[in-house]
Amino acid sequence: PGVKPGTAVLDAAQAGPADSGITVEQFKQDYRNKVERMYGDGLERVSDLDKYNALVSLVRDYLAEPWLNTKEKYRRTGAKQVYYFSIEFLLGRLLGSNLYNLGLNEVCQQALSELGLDLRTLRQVEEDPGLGNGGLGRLAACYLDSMASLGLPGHGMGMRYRYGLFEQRIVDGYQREYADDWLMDGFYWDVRKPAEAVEVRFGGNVRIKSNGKTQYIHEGYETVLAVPYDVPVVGYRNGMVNTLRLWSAEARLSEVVCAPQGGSDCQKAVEYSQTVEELSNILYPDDSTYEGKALRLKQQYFLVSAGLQSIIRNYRENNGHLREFPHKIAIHINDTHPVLCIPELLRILLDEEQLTWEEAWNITVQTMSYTNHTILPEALETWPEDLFRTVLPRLYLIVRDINEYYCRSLWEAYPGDWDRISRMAIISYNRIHMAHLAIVGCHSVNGVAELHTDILKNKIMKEFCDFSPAKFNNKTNGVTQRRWVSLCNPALAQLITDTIGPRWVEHPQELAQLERHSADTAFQHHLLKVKLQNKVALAKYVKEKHGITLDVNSIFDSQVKRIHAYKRQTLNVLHIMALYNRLKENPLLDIEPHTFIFGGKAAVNYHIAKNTIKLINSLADLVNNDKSIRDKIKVVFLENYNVSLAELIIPATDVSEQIPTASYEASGTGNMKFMMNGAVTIGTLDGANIEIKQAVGEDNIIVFGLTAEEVLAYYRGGGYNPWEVYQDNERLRQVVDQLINGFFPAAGDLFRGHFDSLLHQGDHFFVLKDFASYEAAHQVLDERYKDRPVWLKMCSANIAHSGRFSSDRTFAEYATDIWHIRPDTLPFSASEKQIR
Ligand code: CRA
Repeated sequence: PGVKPGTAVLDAAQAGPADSGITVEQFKQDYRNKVERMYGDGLERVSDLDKYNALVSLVRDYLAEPWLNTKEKYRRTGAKQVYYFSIEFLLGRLLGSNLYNLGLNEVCQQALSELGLDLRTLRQVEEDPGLGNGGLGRLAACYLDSMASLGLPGHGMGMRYRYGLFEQRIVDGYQREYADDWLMDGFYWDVRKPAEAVEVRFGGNVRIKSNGKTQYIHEGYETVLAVPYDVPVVGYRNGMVNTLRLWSAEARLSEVVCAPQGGSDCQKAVEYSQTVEELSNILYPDDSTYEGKALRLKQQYFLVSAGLQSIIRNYRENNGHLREFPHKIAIHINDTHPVLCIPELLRILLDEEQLTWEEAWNITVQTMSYTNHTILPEALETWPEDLFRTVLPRLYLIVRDINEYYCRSLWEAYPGDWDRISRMAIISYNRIHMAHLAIVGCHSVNGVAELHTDILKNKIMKEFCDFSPAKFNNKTNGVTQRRWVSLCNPALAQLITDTIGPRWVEHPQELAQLERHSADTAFQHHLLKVKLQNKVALAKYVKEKHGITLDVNSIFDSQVKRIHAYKRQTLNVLHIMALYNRLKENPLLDIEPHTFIFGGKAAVNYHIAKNTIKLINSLADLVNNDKSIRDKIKVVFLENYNVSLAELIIPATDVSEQIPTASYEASGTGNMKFMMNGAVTIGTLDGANIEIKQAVGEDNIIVFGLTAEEVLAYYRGGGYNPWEVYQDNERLRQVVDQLINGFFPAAGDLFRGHFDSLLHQGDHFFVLKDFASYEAAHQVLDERYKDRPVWLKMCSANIAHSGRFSSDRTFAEYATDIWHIRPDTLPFSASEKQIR
């Protein structure tokens, strides 16, 4: 506790020319003034937190003008705006990235240093915003960076959670969850906009009035005030600042005292305000109870309704005609959480704007597009019809109408095929299927990697795809090279720039030029040095935080991601156990020293995943304290994995573990970040791993295990028999037995759940089945590593071919194929950028 992951500092040269027009002297003066004005005290007497806050406030001053200009320019040109709705935005710390994108990094660093301060220390003060939990949220944040940097008028629409998912602490090897109070010291990046607040309505009932035209009157509802907070999203040195709008639920207490409860009971008013504020209190509220489910549904509607109202208000203020709406506005739905955008837009167009159903429906479908991020059945959201009707009575009627029109068209296409129609219906068996609603109400449905999209088209959503094939398309995920190379690995960024020039930061496909240098001794030598430097930084953190000494000359092998059965941390653990057993049998065994790094949170109610954390820590205890293996292997579980920790681990990693059961990981994005930083992937042929293999060639990645096709074929045949595999492989048998035979001295029966799921419950995720090939793959890796020039060539190839995994590439594809924005019509087009 107390030790936070640090941040890298950019080299002066790497930061490039200071094109902000602000000099070091000016910066120093502005900063001093800022501190004095904010705190009524001198720089020497304020705390680090104050210094950090003042710095953020100053940076915000600097970006105010480009922010305003960007908005002005959008208004003037009438450029089509994209709104990316997402229940999560996992932004990471913003000070470093904003300084970098503004081109102010070098000036700030110099100015602070002349004032006797260290930028790195101040960057470290920043809490990671608790606005997301995993890949989907981080992806949304990468896309914001790319949209602004590509000059695309694209904004985020999200929630301003008071508390994040949870802060993970490891106590006695177990995960403990603490409140993630990320807002405790305030968040200085956003601007509260109370004047732009809107009202969102819940509950009540709908009266149908018919005098010529049917009217729906929503009555007896409860009103919640949605207050927007705008966060600037700075483009990379293009003078462009987009907006991420985060919504917070508030009660207007003064109104509550008088109505609707009546009387002036202050206690009641306070209680009421608490229930209202609950709406934006926490990300993914526990949904194991009815109240929990209702809260989640309310949260989703809150985001959608507030967001859409503000978009339409803004559109109207700029004199937009609603028929033109889809030509001026694109709304993107990030997974099913914001799918209520569809009925909500219809509601506004029908009830408030008085359009006909046809008009409203056409506008809605042309405006909306949807990305699916998972085929895990438990993540495909459905809502009980009753709950939906109670919480959102007007939307319920609209969804029912959509369902009816849709089923009618299905009937025309498949007369008499009731089974098919009930499988495809939006409402069936008293549940509302959000993915079905999304497919019906959007003009585009995309998966996030080629294999994932194929599985959607040919399996999960096959019948929908047969019905409307033109909607379905693939957009393989990407990540921003600015945060995930330039900022987190400045030494590597510098080496790349020294080798091929600076254009790669904006044109990541130019990284391919590195290929020519990959066998070059001097280049390899530098690459090795960079990696070592990053390993030293990580080792320092691990020592300070966990008291464990790492051998920086060992192979750093990392698996950092959410803990989940399909991601198979257990496979990794079993392999380490087998390696340990081999070392115990033969202490002179000639293996490369390894450091196995784990990190990730397990969902609060996901018991076996939480036990996996305990399993990893038990293994770490055993291995790290066993002198007889002479430090040949170390295991560490790094607490509270988040964006900042990822920024420290990824640049220091040699081997990237991407080992899900094939077909389960829709794409993965960690795999791309590791690759960009020159780690070699050991992985299954799943998600984007397949495309990484295509990009780097099979010599530069180590793949193993069943393919998705094989996995799916096994499922069709009712699974496989893990006993056979267990019986046939002695080393495997030994480690599986060790889960329950006292090998972990204090564990007792703790890992019986793992044992049973592997042996007695059919090993649903094929851990035993893939074990031998995983072990063999690790042996290949070790051999390659021994031949350093070969290894470094692999590392370079990974960096060189990472360009296509830039979110800049992904977003250009979304823009042209889905949102129909031609890059040359953008307000900040490439040619204009060159002039400036
Ligand atoms: N858990 C997928 O599982 C994918 C990201 C972003 C996920 C990952 O494979 O890289 O989305 N799915 O596309 C998800 O959140 C709700 O589904 C993820 O982060």
